[in-house]
Amino acid sequence: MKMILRWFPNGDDTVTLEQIRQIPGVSGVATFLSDIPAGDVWSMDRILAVKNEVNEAGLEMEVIESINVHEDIKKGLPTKDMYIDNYIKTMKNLADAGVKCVCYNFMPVLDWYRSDLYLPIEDGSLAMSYSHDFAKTLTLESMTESMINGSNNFTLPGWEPERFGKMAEDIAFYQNVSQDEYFKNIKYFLDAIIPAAEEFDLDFGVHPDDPPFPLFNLPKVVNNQDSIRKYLSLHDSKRNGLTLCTGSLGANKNNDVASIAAEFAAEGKVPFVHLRNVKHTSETDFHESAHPSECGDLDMYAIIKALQDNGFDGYIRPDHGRMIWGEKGRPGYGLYDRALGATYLEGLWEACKKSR
Ligand SMILES: [Mn+2]
Repeated sequence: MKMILRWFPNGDDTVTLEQIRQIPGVSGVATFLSDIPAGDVWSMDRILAVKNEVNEAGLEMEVIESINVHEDIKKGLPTKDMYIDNYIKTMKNLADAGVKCVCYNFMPVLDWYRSDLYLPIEDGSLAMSYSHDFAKTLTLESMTESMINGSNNFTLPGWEPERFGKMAEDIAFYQNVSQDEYFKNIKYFLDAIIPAAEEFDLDFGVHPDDPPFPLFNLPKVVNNQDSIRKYLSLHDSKRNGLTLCTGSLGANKNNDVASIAAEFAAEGKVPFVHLRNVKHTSETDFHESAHPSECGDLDMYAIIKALQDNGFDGYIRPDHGRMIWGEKGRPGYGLYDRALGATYLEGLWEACKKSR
């Protein structure tokens, strides 16, 4: 297991590589070239520049989160082949630069959404929260506006301004796309990229839908044990795996996250894990919480034990943290709470291992 942290390059992070290097046990970062539009090739020069920056700080860059999938691929348009070719060129460059694992998602239009990015919770810290009833009342415009205005001027991954122009048109497009048709587009993509991933020794981990509930009548992709099974069976390969995001899956109380971890880790299809806890306020509503089991509804011990019992040997990162101790930063991606999360999770990992 390697513990890593997400980090945003190009001066777009309040957290520095030097700070990350000083968190005990953290060996590297998950990062990406956030300024390159989805569908364009990541050049070797750009990849090596960021890799060198990471390496010079004493950290590894073995995980990319994410290479975004161009919407034309998701829609199954004729231009998809060109964008898939570009995607594979990016994969080859990343593999040549020593990258081992890629996280991505196939969610249509919207990458993730929260109704409040800085909700004060009981202990006075600020956490991201989600209300499904509230989300259902939003128009695309009001949702986009609330994410932008609520972000304190930090860019939000998945909410890059380049995406806004076409979102309304894209949502309209998907109203006529059935779940089955959408899965055909996923299969077309996987049939093209997974053989390339095998050739380049790259593990792919699809990120679950976040939140796991439908919005704007868009197709859902990966939000429970059945849909993960279905997604991974579209192209059966060890390289076609899951980024197990406990917070995204755990937002649906019906999901048994430890059981999901056990099933897919046993198949060797969990290269990357996001560990985060959520505290429900109703069946569908929740706020993110500190990582320890007692702070939320997920049993982190059970999840880590399930991973270990089933041979997991990939990358783990503490997912979103709260804003604590007056820190100002991109929602979910401050330093302090994620650093606390990393050391807590390492403690759990060590205790599980030594008690085996
Ligand atoms: Mn996640």
